[in-house]
Amino acid sequence: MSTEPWWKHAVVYQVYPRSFADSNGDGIGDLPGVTSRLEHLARLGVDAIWLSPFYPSPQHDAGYDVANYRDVDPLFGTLADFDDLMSGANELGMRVIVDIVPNHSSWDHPDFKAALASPPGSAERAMYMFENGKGEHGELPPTNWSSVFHGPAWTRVTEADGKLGQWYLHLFDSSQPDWNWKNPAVHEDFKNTLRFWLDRGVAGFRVDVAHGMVKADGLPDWQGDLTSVMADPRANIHKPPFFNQPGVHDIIREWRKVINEYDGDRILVAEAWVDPLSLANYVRPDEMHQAFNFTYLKAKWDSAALRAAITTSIADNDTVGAPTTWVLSNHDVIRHASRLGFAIDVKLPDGIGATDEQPDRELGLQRARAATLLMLSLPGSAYLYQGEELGLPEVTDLPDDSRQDPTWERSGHTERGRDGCRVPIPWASNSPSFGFGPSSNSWLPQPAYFAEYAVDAQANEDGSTLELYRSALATRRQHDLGGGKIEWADDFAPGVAAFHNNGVLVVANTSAVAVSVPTELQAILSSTAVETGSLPGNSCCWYLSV
Ligand code: TEU
Ligand code: CA
Repeated sequence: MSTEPWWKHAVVYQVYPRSFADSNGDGIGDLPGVTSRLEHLARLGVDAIWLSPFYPSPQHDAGYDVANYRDVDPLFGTLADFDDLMSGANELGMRVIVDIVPNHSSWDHPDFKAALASPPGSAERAMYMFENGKGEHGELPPTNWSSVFHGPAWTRVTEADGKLGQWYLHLFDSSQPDWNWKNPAVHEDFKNTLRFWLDRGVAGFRVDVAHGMVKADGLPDWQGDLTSVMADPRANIHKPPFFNQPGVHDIIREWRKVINEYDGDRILVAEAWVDPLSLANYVRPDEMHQAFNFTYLKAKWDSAALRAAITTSIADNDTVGAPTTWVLSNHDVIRHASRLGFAIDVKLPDGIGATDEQPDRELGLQRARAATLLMLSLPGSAYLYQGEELGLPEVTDLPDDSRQDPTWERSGHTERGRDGCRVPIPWASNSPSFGFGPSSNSWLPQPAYFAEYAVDAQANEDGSTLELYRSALATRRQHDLGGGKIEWADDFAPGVAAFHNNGVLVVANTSAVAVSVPTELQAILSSTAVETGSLPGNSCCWYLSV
């Protein structure tokens, strides 16, 4: 086994608390619910759990609008429940990572309330990005920036005299005011938050919008287009003045120093939607430990595209001596079991509705299983999103009136938003809410077909996606695939991506038809049933290297 720090080859499982398990039947998942299901994660074989936000919040962006960074929202439980979850996980050999949201708070945060109640120019206002408007009476926003969730990125406030006054910046929803990172008080406050959770024993932080925080001096207007930046940061010649500013790295270095005060290999993981070369800057030796590799997530199911994504990701990270991470799904993107099931090329949209082009569920699952096997054979660490071990598809027929993602309202109902990947997990096929909780309540409706995907329908079933994940994690550990180094194998048919890693030959056939493979190859694990000498289309197989 590798003697490197745990995180270099870890498999980390993302729990989205509101959709994982509900302990009290109110239809919203909670921390005691997570604790009650830890056995499932231990049996799956993951090294760590990353918890999406569970902090006090008015929940306008499912908790990514934080009103208090150092407590638990009563919706999810108490700090004691958090401690129980963490000690339970630790006893089962799993670490716990929490989410930290430094670009913005909730408008319910006491500091923002104080800022609103204080006059322009006050110390309270200086905690956030307040500016005077343009135009004769300040009636125009300070810049032309748009919010990631659509609409303007600025909202005008009413001052104490009852008149319209300054504007505040929110790169996301208007309920998520951006912190002013030019203010040292903001730095101090966040370092205290880091210490609060480190003292409680967390193994690290997933840093939300790690490329945000600092905005370019003078707040220049921007002619670029945000949608294309998110889809392909390399494509945009105009770099946004509110993302990926050099000053971000000073904050990260400050945080790394705090982390370094603690023992136990704690980590910082960047969520930064930036171009791959810039991404490597987030994992320089004195910065974060990891950054999500969205290049792999965005790659099409195509051998050349996958090979390119893998090669450049590893090469980019090699320039700074950092290991790579791999990820296929999270709470912001269409689940890969559906994303890979589109017959046509789709950009990475953030939601599908009943009237949109639908993915092929069977094809999507077949490719998803293969893409997962490929991912889990790559050196570095891998991130899994709850439900993907069940092969769960995106829910594409949510009733529009059940949608909760702020994008849906802010886009004037032109973008569905991300609710389709956030539908509560099915645990038991024949129970109310499919075992999500003790009642039939579920904050987003679960489709009837979720029964087929339930944990109890797949556990110990030969060929089920759950058993595939369990075997894959065990085999990955056995062969230390997370700690190896890949060597491409070029002697396969077009449409195939193949490489050796630590004595395992990984062959992914992205084409629709079977390809022949040497008959002496001995399969250890495959995404679909394989016969000697042949590998079916849309599949991946791990063989012993010969
Ligand atoms: O996401 C950051 C981000 O910019 C994208 O993932 C974005 O939310 C998505 O593409 C919009 O369509 C993080 C969190 O993961 C996300 O859930 C939050 O909503 C967002 O930050 C704001 O905190
Ligand atoms: Ca609950």
